[in-house]
Amino acid sequence: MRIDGIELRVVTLPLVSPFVTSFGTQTERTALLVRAVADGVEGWGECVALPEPVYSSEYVVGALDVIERFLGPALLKESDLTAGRVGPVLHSFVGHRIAKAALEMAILDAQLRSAEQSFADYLGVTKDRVPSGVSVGIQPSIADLVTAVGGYLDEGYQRIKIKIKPGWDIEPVKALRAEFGEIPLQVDANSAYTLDDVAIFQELDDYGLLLIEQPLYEDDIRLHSVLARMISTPICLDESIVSARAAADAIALNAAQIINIKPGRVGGYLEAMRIHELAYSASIPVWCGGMLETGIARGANAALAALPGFTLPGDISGSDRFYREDITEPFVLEDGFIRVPTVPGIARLPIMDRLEEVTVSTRWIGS
Ligand code: OSB
Ligand code: MG
Repeated sequence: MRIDGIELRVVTLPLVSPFVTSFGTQTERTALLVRAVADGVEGWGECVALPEPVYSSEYVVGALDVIERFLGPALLKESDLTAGRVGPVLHSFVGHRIAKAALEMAILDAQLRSAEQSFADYLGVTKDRVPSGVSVGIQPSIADLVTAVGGYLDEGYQRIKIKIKPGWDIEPVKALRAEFGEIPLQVDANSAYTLDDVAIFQELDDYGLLLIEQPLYEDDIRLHSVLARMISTPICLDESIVSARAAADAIALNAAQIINIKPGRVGGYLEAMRIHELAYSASIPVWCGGMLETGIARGANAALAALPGFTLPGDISGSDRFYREDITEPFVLEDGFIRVPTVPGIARLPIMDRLEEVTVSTRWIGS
């Protein structure tokens, strides 16, 4: 297909409660949405970059700029574009994987819509629902944490992940085990530690965690393999796995016993599928991470997580975990599961009136 133009829309949605991690506090979600118009159909993509470069080097305004200046114009020049061509066409631009992923998502959505095919069908998945986990931010106190986790367990979430940082690690885990017993529990450090903190991880070994997510810095793949030899809890990498090549390296070095796959972080759903494939053949379990997605990408993640190697619950919670009102029909937790969409396209369409309410700016590139 040939793209007529690309709309870049920045939206801001308030969060139901502040989301606190080792890298900062978010009270709202500002996100960039991409709408590609091609051959009479439109496709939607969601750019999962945060407003600030604190999780990854990418950020909303940076993604907007690189798409407007370089990535968008390169795609507009193509006369026979498919989702599979997006990666190769943009290959000469280094990095900016989250921005590239949003464009690829929009093209894939347009392609699937014109073929009237669902993403689930494209992936060849048959599961109609995926188990739902929830990521719980750092809380003001242990009592607040216990209340928050108790609420999520009552809602039916099948796995709890808590954010940790130095000074908020052993105590919260100990408190949750004391209160809730052997619930499926894991922790996410978002790179807040160094190898000098090994004693903390050795102490966490006593609590039967499913995994420790990204304890060390993004480019410390080798040091994660050193840490893995010193502790018994499996290490799961998030930030470090920026591509299928990085995943292959981490697996070969025994730096990751489990991998968190986020389509945005790795450059798109197609690269996410390649990582799933190589992890599956290496018997490395994977699960689908989250980036406070709106309903646009949340449903696509649910379909991806229906692939057979996704054997752990993902951070694919109900829309109401973050948003009182989403920009699409909300995803709802049903007995602890999120339903895999079966409608044509990769994404659930936004509700236009709602979208206008939360839109901060709109740009159009193309004819
Ligand atoms: O590290 O997994 C992470 C949110 C923003 C940036 C990084 C992360 C997260 C989460 C939230 O943990 C997951 C979700 O969307 O539910
Ligand atoms: Mg993480």
